[in-house]
Amino acid sequence: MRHEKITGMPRVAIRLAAGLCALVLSGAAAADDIDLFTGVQPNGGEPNLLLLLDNAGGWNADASFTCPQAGVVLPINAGKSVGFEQCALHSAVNSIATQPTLLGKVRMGMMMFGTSTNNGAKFRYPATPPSPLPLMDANGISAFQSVIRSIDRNVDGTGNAQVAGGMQEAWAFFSGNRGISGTQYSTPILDSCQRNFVIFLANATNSGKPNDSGQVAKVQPLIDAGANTAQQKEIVISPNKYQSSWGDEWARFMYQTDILKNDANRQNIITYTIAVTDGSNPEYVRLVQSMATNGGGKSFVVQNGDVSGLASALLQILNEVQAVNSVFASVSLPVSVNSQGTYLNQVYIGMFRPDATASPRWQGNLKQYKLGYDDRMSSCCRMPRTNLP
Ligand SMILES: [Ca+2]
Ligand SMILES: [Ca+2]
Repeated sequence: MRHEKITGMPRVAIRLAAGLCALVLSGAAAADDIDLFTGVQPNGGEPNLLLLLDNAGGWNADASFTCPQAGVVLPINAGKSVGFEQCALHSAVNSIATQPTLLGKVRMGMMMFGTSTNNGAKFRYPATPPSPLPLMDANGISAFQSVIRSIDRNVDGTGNAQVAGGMQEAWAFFSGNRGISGTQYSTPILDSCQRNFVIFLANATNSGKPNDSGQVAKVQPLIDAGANTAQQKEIVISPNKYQSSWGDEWARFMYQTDILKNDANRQNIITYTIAVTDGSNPEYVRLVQSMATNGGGKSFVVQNGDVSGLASALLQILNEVQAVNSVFASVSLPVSVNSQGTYLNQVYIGMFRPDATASPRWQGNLKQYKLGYDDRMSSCCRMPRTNLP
């Protein structure tokens, strides 16, 4: 009989007599099973979240809102989309401090589209590219909020929503490559099991639109990053006004690709998106949704000026990211250590040990066995050995 550890631990081969007459377990195999209880530490590090804020002209759209917290929205941003986003973002980051599942358990940074000749993006928090991203503990929250309060629509604004350029820059940051901006990054990934996310906040109001220029308006940067033929193909969307933007193809590539080749584990980037809209720009909303569905995340649509709606969407993403990071994906588990599941000649036995501190993460694995024949057994079990490993 052969079993494989679904969690990726080393394969071990053992033999089982067909008909369940006897179990023949080699000494080496028995020793290897000790790793059931001495596996790698389950902590994959805090998830990395990079917020990409659309700072193009669309954030100057009028917005009717009242920020519940005084002193957060700069006077120049009052009554504008950027001010409403400033307020909601500040509120969402504030909520991290009140949630034990988030406080000190996520890392965050913020980029905006580049200005002048920078067709990519640039860091706004922290001011210089960080490695790793700042931890959202009390100090991190305070520092991030201070930067959020300083967002100025004139000083920080740019002419073009460089959606593909921004995504290329996010990929370059996480993978430790050179961005369209020219910046050479060092990957912020601390642990090979750490998970990485982009949250793209887009202004899909009347004047908002994806508008890449230069090289990143073409497919070449994707090819340079290693996209295969299928990943260079344009994604069909409807309405198709902004189909030619490479933003969603970048999200797909980032989701499908192992971005750290020098690490045996797979590291990718999942893209969530939030489209802020007044209902006048369904074409940009559609592109932003395509980025999330092709980027392995979720898309949210928030009404322009809905502070609590935007803060809730951001918090939902944060909670999803943290939940995914801390809990194993569900597998078919027997109800007791002696139970097993079978299918044809396959036998599945889950062997997990409850965590000593009552954490939801348990050490263990799901073993897959295959029934075979062993003619060395007693006469009741004598059958061909064709299926032995
Ligand atoms: Ca596209
Ligand atoms: Ca890897």
